[in-house]
Amino acid sequence: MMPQAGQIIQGRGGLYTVRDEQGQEYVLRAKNKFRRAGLTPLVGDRVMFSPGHLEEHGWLEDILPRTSQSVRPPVANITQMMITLAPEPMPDLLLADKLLVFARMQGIKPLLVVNKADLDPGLHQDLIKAYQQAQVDVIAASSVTADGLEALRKAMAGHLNCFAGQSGVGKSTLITALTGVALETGEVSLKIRRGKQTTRHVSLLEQDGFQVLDTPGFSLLDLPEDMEPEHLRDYYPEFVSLQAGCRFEVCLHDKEPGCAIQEGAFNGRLDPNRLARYRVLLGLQKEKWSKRYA
Ligand SMILES: Nc1nc2c(ncn2[C@@H]2O[C@H](COP(=O)(O)OP(=O)(O)OP(=O)(O)O)[C@@H](O)[C@H]2O)c(=O)[nH]1
Ligand SMILES: [Mg+2]
Ligand SMILES: [Zn+2]
Repeated sequence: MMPQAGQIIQGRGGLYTVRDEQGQEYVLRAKNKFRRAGLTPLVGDRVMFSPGHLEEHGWLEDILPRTSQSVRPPVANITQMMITLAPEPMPDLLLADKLLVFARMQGIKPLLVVNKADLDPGLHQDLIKAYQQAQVDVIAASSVTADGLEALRKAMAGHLNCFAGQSGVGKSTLITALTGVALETGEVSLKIRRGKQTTRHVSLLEQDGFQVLDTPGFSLLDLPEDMEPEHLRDYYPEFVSLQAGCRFEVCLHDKEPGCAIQEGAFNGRLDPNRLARYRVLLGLQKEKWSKRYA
């Protein structure tokens, strides 16, 4: 029989659940050739498969080329990343910036979601100001008041979306509010006490018009070690129009004399805190780059 086309929506214990275009689900095993090739099937992968008979599991035959991929969490073909922040836990903007770079490197469209807007509506305005020049759309949302849910659904249409961000910002609660599918959620204080994330597996949900992944992780995201430090600046759109004015052509905007980006941060043309965080990421990337053969 000819293999059929489908998409992996869940993977657990070496078994993969694949959904075909008619919405029919199949449980499959991966052929050994994938392991031999060092290729791990990921949730989000578009695949060719042979369904099993009766109680027997079928087989994953082929994985189609990916448009994007992430190792932690293991997901493929994301087209939009909702970088989620909230008044509680305290926003980690270094993580948000890292996620922004990661998304832009892979051609994934980033979006900032300021969740739990019911707790502090001011955070939304602050982040709009901080990220305006970074060319990211910012949407405020709350599962408690249902604010922003329509705007989010509209933004998510036609995309394979994932929600990324610190544990406890309300990603699962928001996905439940958006889709009506009940997901595991947990108290922030409990998460901190146990040091554990509530969501432990990746799952792909489908609604009329959009797909969304609930994922653990992304909070430990590492930028790839094979990215030269001088390329980090390419993922900061607010640098582009100004950096032509730097004295050095390949200015890293770190401590170089005559740096137009440094000047821009002084005179309010870009957010000085975002530049400070860029320099932290630059330092980390330099260190990684110098150890890449170790
Ligand atoms: N006030 C308020 N609390 C919320 C909102 N959304 C979620 N919460 C609470 O925040 C806590 C964490 O929510 P989760 O959905 O489990 O967070 P998560 O981001 O999925 O966390 P991990 O799965 O651990 O990464 C829960 O106690 C939720 O009830 C909101 O819009 N407003
Ligand atoms: Mg969760
Ligand atoms: Zn510069």
